[in-house]
Amino acid sequence: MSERVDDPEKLEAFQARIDRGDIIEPRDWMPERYRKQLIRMMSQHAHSEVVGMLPEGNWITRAPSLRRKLILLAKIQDEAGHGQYIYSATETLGVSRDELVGQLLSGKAKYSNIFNYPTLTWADIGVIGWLVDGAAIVNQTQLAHTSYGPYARAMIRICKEENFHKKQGYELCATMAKGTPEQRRMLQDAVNRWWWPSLMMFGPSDKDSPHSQELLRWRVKRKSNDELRQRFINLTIPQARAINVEIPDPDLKYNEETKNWEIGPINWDEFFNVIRGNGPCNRERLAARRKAHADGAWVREAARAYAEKRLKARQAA
Ligand code: BYC
Repeated sequence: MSERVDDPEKLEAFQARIDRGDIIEPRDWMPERYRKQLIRMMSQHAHSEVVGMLPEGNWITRAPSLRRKLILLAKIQDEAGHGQYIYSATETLGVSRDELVGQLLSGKAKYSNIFNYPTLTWADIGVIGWLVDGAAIVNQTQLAHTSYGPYARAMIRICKEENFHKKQGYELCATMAKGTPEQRRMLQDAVNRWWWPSLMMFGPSDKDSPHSQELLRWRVKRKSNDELRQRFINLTIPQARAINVEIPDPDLKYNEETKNWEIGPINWDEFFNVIRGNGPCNRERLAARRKAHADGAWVREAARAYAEKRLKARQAA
């Protein structure tokens, strides 16, 4: 389908609003492409939160104490909530939730690469909180200043909750780091498996990121993929050192001049393979979401029937 061509004058006025730092609200005029880009990015984000519940959900019944189980349950419930806020914010752009969920279940929509890896040991739960939520916060802190109002406002609350997620994860890792040799081995093994996929969460390097330029011009993104990845690396290396965990990168070195930690090459073939649907758990994740959707059919039916009944009662009154 060909894209609607926007009025050049309106387009210029829109860019001027963006450049002055205005916040765009749902009823404001916006270029079709801005709307489409937001729907793509926000719905991928919402799907990531929802699919992101699955790897951690795998450990609820095996949490080693009541305290750890309560924390994990609260975290996973927060993620369901984040998905709901972001789906609601996406609906303000004129797309229905049914359509968005349909795109996830059909395999058409993407969600974050990171949730296509398995959670093999309890240490993975700590490392997901520390690294995965840690990476998400670095990304989402700048999205709290994005140009689209409903997305920015959803991000403010989400970032507060993500901070708790990250802290509980790091505390779990710090506890295991002080534990038995077997616990330390489990922790190191989890870091070895999650480090590189966490760096990939920021997306392809700037030169290979087709959407970045446009998104930066419209202040949807405030920083590039590589800038955010570097910020995350610089924040995380000292945290790893503080708990005596090795970063699995023989090329890692500190550059005194730039004050950056420099890393070895990222395996982008692995990244593209995973986001095209061929990661270790893609099929399992989609099957779990399809089952949850089918199992929830009666809830949607009941909610629809209730809404219709109320509407009829209002019309009769
Ligand atoms: N995974 O031009 P690019 C969480 C795709 S969940 C998969 O750089 P863009 C949590 C990209 O979509 C947090 N695909 O794209 C939940 C594009 O493909 P299409 C998730 C990726 O949009 C539970 C293509 O690669 N956070 O915190 O400029 C438990 C080219 O990329 C990924 C968000 O979603 C990826 N990692 O930048 C714990 C944040 N990266 O659409 C934690 C919101 C890229 O052309 N999203 N692709 O087919 C963003 O900030 C940006 O969309 C991205 C990508 C930085 C992810």
